[in-house]
Amino acid sequence: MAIISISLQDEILEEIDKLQKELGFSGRSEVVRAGVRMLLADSKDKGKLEGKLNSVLLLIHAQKVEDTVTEVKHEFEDIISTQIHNHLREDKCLEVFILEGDATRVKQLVQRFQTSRKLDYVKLIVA
Ligand code: NI
Repeated sequence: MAIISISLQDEILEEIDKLQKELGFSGRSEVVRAGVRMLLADSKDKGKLEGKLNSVLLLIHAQKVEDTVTEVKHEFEDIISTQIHNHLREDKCLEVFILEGDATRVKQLVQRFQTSRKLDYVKLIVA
């Protein structure tokens, strides 16, 4: 097994330690491995998507990055059929997009949000 070093924000490290205790992982590496496995499975599922899709995209982000999200949103108006914007505790926004359109466009949108370091949570659910 290879050993790599990664840099994480203190906030995320605290969350990892909390997860480790709550879920009974043997160490931080176990938590990171489980997370990476989920990301890989997710990416594999996404790879299989093709043709016309109906899907739901969930986002959670800090209120202060709303402009970034709005900018991306406008680039993808062709596939966003409905959007719900709700305010959560701690100045967080929850966004729900109902998407309808070609898998290629849906994947592009998800990728834009997933690679942006500004969002807390991005999840695509395909109907
Ligand atoms: Ni908001």
